[in-house]
Amino acid sequence: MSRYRWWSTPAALFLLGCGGPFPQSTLHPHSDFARATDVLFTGIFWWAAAVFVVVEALLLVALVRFRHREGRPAPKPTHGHTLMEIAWTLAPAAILVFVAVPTVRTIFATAGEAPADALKVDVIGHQWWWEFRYQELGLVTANELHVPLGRAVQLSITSADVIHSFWIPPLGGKRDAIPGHVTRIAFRPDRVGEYTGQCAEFCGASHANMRLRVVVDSDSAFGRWATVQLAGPAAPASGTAAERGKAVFARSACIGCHTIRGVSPGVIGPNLTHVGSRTTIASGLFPNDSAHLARWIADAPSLKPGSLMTRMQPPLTDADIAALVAYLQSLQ
Ligand code: HEC
Ligand SMILES: [Cu+2]
Repeated sequence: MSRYRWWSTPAALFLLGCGGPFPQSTLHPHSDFARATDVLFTGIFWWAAAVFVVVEALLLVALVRFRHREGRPAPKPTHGHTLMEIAWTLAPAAILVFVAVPTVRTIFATAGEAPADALKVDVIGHQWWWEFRYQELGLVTANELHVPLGRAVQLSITSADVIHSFWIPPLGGKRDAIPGHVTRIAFRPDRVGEYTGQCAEFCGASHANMRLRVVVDSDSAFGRWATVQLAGPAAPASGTAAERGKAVFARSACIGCHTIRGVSPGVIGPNLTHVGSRTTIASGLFPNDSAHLARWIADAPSLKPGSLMTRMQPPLTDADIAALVAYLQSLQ
């Protein structure tokens, strides 16, 4: 075995930082909002780096030049050097101006104002999921926010219960979701793709599980998505498992908590009218597949601690659950 070098451990730790991908990094901006914060961060970082280098260099010079040597008298301290005192007062003040001006400018630029043609979406935080209402489209969905590429998006954010915070690092944020109050962010995404984010304000048992997804679609893909979402829920063909599932849904507690357009009016949980078109369930925690849906329906709190979708009482039979899964999957 080769000899251990003292620097190998710090080097390994340092290089670990170079891995990736980093899906939730603010350092990979994909909207004007995120770019503005990134530019601000980078600018301030270099000011801080310059200050660090200058201060450390002066420190090293002082340590070496004025170190104690045998037979040498103690160095003479300087008192009342007006020029030096003015310099070290003005230099930090000047640097603070270079930090403060862009900071204040970025705060105003990202305050949530948007052009009149922006796509407006209301965002409502719930314990522990996100509701999205597209007023102009008359469309309600949950946990996966679709937006078109290149068009400004304005989110009006609030909460139905406690304080949450909406945050999708590559696109912008964070913004608190406060009950009885509306906060705004606006951004213009500049790349098609799927971005993940999460609640950034401790909000209870499943705070860490309160994720979200933003899908930036091309203009035409967004149009197709909206058309599908606007259509009523698919009616299951007769004799199928999905049809049996619809009947189970209609006679279970589900209807008290979930809306399926034309089927049930509940508003405690996410709108399920097109739940089959989502890629994940439970605010981005699990893939939207049969196995996870079945486990979720049988006992949601075992998958997501504290989930307000309680265990069904009396428990559903396996056949009922399988039928419900088929029904939910048919709601494309
Ligand atoms: C007491 C209210 C309540 C009842 C009853 C209820 N749910 Fe839920 N459901 C919720 C809540 C709240 C969530 C969001 C939970 C979370 O993500 O933390 C949810 C989430 C879901 C999801 C995931 C949706 C998504 O987009 O992530 C599905 C699917 C679902 N419920 C199906 C059902 C079915 C089927 C039934 C009936 C067997 C049912 N629910 C009964 C409250 C309820
Ligand atoms: Cu939260």
